[in-house]
Amino acid sequence: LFGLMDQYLKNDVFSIQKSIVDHVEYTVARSRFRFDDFEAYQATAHSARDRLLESWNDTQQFFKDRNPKRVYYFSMEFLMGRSLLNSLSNLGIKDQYAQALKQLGFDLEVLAEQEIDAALGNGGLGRLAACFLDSFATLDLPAWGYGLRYQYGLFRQNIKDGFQLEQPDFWLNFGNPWEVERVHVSYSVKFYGRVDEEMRNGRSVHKWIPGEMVEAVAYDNPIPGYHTSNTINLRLWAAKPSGGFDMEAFNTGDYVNAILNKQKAEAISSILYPDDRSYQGKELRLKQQYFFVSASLQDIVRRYKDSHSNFEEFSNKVALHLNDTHPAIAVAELMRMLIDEEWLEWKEAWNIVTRVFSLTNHTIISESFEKWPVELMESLLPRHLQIIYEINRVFLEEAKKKVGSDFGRLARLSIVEEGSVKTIRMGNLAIVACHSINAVSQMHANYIKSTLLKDFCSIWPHKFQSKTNGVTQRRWLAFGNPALGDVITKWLGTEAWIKDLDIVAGLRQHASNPQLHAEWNQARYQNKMRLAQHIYNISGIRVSVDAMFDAQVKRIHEYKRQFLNLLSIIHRYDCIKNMAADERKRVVPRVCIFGGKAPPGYEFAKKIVKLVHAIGEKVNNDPEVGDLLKVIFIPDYNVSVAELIIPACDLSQHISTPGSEASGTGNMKFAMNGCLILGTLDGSNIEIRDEIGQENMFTFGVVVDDVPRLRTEHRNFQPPREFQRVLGMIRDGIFGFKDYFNALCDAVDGETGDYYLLGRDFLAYLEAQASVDTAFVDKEKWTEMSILSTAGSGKFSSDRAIREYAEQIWRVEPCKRPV
Ligand code: 26V
Repeated sequence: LFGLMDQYLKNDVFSIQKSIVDHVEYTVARSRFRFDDFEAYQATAHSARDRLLESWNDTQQFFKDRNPKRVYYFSMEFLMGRSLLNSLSNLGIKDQYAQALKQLGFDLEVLAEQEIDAALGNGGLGRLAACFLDSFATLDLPAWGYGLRYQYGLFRQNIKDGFQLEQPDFWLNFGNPWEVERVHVSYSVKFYGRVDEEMRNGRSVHKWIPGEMVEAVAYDNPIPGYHTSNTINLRLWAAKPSGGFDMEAFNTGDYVNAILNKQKAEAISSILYPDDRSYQGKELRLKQQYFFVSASLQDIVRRYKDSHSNFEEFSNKVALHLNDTHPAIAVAELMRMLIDEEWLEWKEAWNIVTRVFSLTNHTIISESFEKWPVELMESLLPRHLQIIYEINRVFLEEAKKKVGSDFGRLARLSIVEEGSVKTIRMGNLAIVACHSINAVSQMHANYIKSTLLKDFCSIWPHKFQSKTNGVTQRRWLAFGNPALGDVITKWLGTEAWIKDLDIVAGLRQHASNPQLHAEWNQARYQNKMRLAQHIYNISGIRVSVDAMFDAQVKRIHEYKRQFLNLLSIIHRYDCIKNMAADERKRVVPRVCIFGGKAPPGYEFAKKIVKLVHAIGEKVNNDPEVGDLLKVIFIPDYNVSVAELIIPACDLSQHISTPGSEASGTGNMKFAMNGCLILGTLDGSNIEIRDEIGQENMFTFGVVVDDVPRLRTEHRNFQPPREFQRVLGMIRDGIFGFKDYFNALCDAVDGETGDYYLLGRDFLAYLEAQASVDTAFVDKEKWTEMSILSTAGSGKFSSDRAIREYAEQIWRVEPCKRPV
């Protein structure tokens, strides 16, 4: 037995080959002499998974033995993307796998394309969670992610005649080799029912008699760190019918319906809500939230109790982080567990709760804070409603001492909102309970402190922090853009930047070196070729790789102003059409790339998708325009499409109206890859400018402090003639679909008053675009700016962000497993 105990898997090429071929035969159940790319991918993934599990098991055992303070990251979304190359690269065995497969007649890069993205998130918030997991593991932090194992991820975007069609993303269809089902790790989660109150030993005791029970079953997803032997866990919960049966239904002989009803339990973890604008008060969403929070807390408390006999140490051993207010019901749930199940006094329990929870806020607008009708809460979670009322009572009492009888203010602070429909404000509940609430960029912090969270900030200024977002340079640069990564390593003389991105600042000293320029452009050229090929495959359109690749890829929202970009493209088209032939020679050729999903119920955003196609149809087929302008929509934007686009672009646009993008993280990924930024002074653009220098990016437009005033002054504002002309072209049907786009035009020049200030910013934007063109013509200058963009992006690593969270919010320390 002892001989078996240290039999680790070997990572030489032959052992890897053997493991892949064995998986072909015993896991995929194909002949080892005949298997296709997909089967080879499956077998390779299983072989990699074996190695992950070894590291996972040892890391968990090590954490258990050391018993450090742990952090648990609660998130409704984890937008992971593909795992194969990321896992192999993090484990440091990619080259061996590539070689092993080559000898078997397969190409690792081709197999990697077979993997379906894990798209369990909408956009920024979910992808941030995924980058954070990568940093947790790489920094050896004793951390776990907790979330939901949706059966349907974010919808797939199909395009038919230029319109978006949503298709379900049943991503588990062919199995998921990266997860491990833990049938023995499961918890019952209760819903509905009533609360009985009785006196026991002079203390009133509450008993929740549930009306429905659902089982939560754990699925573990190993997350390896880079160049470390630590592998952490992302535990996702799936809903299964519970073992208990509704005996009444059975006794009345309704056997079939009793079972069918149970089956409905699975709906809880079946779909990810695809609209990240505002919540709709749907019962299923609250059920999802409570379901994953309850299972996670049961799991965490059980783990804690394995090594502790009381709760005195709980807040020294556990940090719970809420990724936005979506898991905020956890506050009431932990109170309920401590009081009703662990018999703690209210004060003791509250003391613990307020020491363990922290929160990140990811939005600007108050409407995005979830509120649940009291009636719904009372029916679904009756005991939690009682607890929330009590939290609120105690809190308002304390608040009164600070604000006196300013009832307006107290009403705004209250967790309970009175009105025609009485609601529970989950944001307020979270803020009251959390010891730390953080914004996601400096600007966001200033903004919410003076608006959204002003009332709270005045009573508890010490609670509010700013933690600027970051992204993992491993997925987004080292592995996603190996050509450029190699150049960076060569010129820095070290690979250390993959773990410490600040080191890229060392490129500054070579920024004007012609040899570096040549290698830099060579790498970027390869990436452009790859993207041009993809564009050809999806659209049949050939784009010139000498043209400037200009991308705006992100979820489609009014505030992100894809429409502003489109209006300037129309302006460009109009100018080209009205030029003399010799003037056209001076036009800088551009490929304008769009990508992004419109929330399914958001008419405005869906019309934007159609407008991109309509403009593309006209412009791309205009022989007078040729290579000078192409407009491309890349369908089904997701993590793996992003990995293709980001390394290949010269320019990327982040042009939200100031005061509307909390941070943005796409801008960081592009900047890291040497892509220049055209942006407004919004969110993290401002910090990017501070790091890489105003002279190395293109900024324009109104400043945030002027926005409220400009909005009220819209009646005195006459939009520029260029703006009116391009809107007229759309209205006149130059791009077809006359009238269909009127709603878009009305939103920026109608009675409602151009809320996002496109008209105000239009001329400044055109000027910025003109300076982009001028800069692009000077190849040397452009390349230098590109190098300096990468060199200035050290701060935007998620490693920096997570280190700040660990030190300043969670107070957790690395726990590195020895090799
Ligand atoms: C809200 C809702 C509401 C109802 C149903 C589903 C759903 C899902 C997500 C959300 C919140 C989305 C908030 C979000 O993604 N914020 C983005 O967070 C990024 C990471 O911090 C940040 O870079 C972006 O600026 C910010 O928009």
